[in-house]
Amino acid sequence: MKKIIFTILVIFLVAIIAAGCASGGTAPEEETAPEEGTTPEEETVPEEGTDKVLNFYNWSEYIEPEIFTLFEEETGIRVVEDTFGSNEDLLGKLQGGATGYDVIVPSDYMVTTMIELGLLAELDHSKLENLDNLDPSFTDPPYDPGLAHCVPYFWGTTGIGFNWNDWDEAPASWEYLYNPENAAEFEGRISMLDDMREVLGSALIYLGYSPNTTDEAELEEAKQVVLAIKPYIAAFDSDTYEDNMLTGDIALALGWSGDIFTAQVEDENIDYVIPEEGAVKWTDNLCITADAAKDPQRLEMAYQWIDFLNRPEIAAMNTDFVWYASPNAAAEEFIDPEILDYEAVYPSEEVFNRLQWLENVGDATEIYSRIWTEISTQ
Ligand code: N2P
Repeated sequence: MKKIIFTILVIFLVAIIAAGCASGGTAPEEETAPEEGTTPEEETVPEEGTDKVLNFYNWSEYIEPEIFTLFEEETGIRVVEDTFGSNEDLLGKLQGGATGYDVIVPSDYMVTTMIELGLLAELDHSKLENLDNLDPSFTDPPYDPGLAHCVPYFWGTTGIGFNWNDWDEAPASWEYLYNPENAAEFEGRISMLDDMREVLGSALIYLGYSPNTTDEAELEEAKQVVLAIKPYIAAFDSDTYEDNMLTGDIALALGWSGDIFTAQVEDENIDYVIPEEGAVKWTDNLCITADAAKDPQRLEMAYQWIDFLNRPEIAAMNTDFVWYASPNAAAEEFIDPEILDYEAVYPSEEVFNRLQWLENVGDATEIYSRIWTEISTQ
């Protein structure tokens, strides 16, 4: 009998503890989150007021997870990561009132937009001793002069992922993706990034226009280019396309360099090419939200996190895992030489000069959004 009472007591206690845990975690933006299903996993989110938790809002599959452990061991700060798939999603989340994120990772053009909207804190460089590790070509970018708000995290390119089983020569032209006759050969096996600036940018480059055009007629033409191959597109997807290339479900992808290389590590037939007409290059950046900066403790932890990611060994470990190029020059001696020598990750100057940055297009963003919606719904 005693044993039964004891067992019931234990079950009861476990239930109470479990219930406490389940209701205690509050998503940073729970009250204000605009959409369902995108708040950070409840059980991984800090209790309100809990010390030493940093909320990191990052692109999916964009960090070596071991880094979280190393950081926590050293500082006692637990990093809770939530992920997004495009700059527009990130912006939408913050504009929707999400207030819990401390460090976020917008790309170049989105940094400019966010500075204008007052969403980013200004950086105190004296808090970032590893800033000197950056390659000088990344320390004064046009989208954030003098790195007043953000620190470059990774950079890379947007090109075509393919499988050598289908080709004798690399499909080094946007023709292979955007000419409907060519695309038809890969019906149902084409993947495009779920990213309005990337998709329209590549179609604009294919047409010989700037990926930053604000000319509505040019954008309409780009829309027609994408619509013409839409019947052959399996998905607009920025998160799982590299896995689908590994299963063979996807044969041709508009994708980001490192994502495709991580698939290539597992299957050498998968490869990536920067088309000869040119392509987009981008920098993703570690920025502290204006919201975090209101709280001295959150601000301090955000600086610690950014500086940790900029240690040469940590930045190298990160590049070795995600296969994106590091803007951290001091990291190079620790990066796997195979990656450093890999021209597609670290393109030659000649290739680099064919690449273009995406820029903030100001009011024309509305035209891009309208056209993007039309592409999605037609
Ligand atoms: C990695 C995402 C790369 C970000 N999955 C491109 N800006």
